[in-house]
Amino acid sequence: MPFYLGFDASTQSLTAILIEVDGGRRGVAALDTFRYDEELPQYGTRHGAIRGPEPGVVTSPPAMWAEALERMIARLARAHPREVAGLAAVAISAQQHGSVYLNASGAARLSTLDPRHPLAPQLEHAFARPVAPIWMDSSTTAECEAIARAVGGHEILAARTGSRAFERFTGPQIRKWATEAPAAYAATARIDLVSSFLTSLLIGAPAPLDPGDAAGTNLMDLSTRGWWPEAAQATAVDLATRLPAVVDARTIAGPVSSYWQRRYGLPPARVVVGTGDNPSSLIGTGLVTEGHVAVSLGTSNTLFGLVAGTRPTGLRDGHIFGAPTGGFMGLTCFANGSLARDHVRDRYRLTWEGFSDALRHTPPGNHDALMLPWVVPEITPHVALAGVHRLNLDERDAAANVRAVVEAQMMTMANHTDWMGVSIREISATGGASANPEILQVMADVFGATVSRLSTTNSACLGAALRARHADVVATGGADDWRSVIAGFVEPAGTVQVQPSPAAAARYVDLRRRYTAFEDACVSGCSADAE
Ligand code: XUL
Repeated sequence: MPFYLGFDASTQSLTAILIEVDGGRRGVAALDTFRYDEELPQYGTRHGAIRGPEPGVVTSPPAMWAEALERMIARLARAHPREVAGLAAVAISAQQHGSVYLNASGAARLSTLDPRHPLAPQLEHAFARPVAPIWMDSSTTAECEAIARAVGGHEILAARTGSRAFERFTGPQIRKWATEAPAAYAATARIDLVSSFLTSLLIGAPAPLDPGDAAGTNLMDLSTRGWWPEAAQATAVDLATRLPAVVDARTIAGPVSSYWQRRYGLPPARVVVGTGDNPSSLIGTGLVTEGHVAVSLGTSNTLFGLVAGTRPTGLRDGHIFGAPTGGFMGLTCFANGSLARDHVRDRYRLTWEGFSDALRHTPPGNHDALMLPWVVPEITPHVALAGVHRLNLDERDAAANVRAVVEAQMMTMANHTDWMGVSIREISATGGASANPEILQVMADVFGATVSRLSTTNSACLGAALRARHADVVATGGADDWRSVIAGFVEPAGTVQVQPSPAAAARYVDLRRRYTAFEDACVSGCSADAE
């Protein structure tokens, strides 16, 4: 009986899902999560990342991701030997934009890993740069401007690559490092994204990238789905030779390497090219046809959906990425997701139950009290300096502050997604906070849309397992049929549906305008109280 394994290497944790497909019988055979801060404290991360030393710099240790992957595989092999032995295919989903810098011996090491020893120590001398800048990094504004200037402006960059230059995107990150550390850049043989790094570890060879993750670099030409030479040139010397190849998202990157076979008894299962967590969530939320959007409430909040053709001109807020189904997806990303919700919960010493209670006992619209919850620098809209700003909101009123943070997150998402040109009537909610029905009620009311919560909050990871299944079916001559792949996994079974209240929805029409005015005022220099 075939089993499929998906991993999601997110900002704060690594999750694995094993699914089984036996004719019409489909189900999740195992689900396990590994939190970096708690299980690998020796790497010194907080929420999976290390901030500083300079303002805006946020990195993670790539060795930590490798060690987490090994520990997770060891755990799965121990707890589920039968399922692991029956693995047909595997896929990685990973936080987007982060980059891993391997030197020549590191790239060669991938194929000579010794199964008698753990993985991480064997990678000790593999990195040309010991840390990986991640998507939360906001320190590359100067590089964004330089790259945009070199290719003829942000509009041209957006038309070609699907995004104007963004601080967290891999190209600006590479440019900064190549300028600051030219010798170390010269000694870099290969620059991976997190998804291709982990896929390389699984196959024991340099792995390619899919157009979903490759589009998060400001380097991929949407029309060719290959690297855009002008952008590569504007970013760093001889960059193209250091980047993985971009291949169709259904490509089998290779079999699981002999390292994993010998050390943990894995079979030579097919490893599908990896992708970013958002493209993977597109599959895990079942958005395989146009017209629906999903909202993921994780470390970041994201809103995404398949789009017809591309709408890249003049993009200010959003991005076009390749979709795992072959077309394109639109996405807008907000950095202040779970960290902002946690900040308010912790500040008022609430439990999640107390947080929900506050939402239940405060009115939609919050008596016009507003908050801009920028606990970390914000991506959308671009805000370089973190700060929590309040308007008509008493800082001492815990319940009003809880409602304010949730309303702010929903209103900013609704306001900044017009560019997708989708009239949003239905939203699939995913990510950790989608388990909270009170938060989903605010989402439904602000968007004036029906919100469905799927039975898993882990859609990126489920999406990886489903991508593995899809690629395996296609590789063995089966039909390229996403609907039948997702059937039984992301269908309404067990779905919770939340309807908007017409009165509350009407209330937000006006409040969204006020929120925009407050946001605009703060973006151009806020005078309100900042925390
Ligand atoms: C998307 C983005 C985030 C990361 C977090 O553009 O930056 O959603 O992928 O995992």
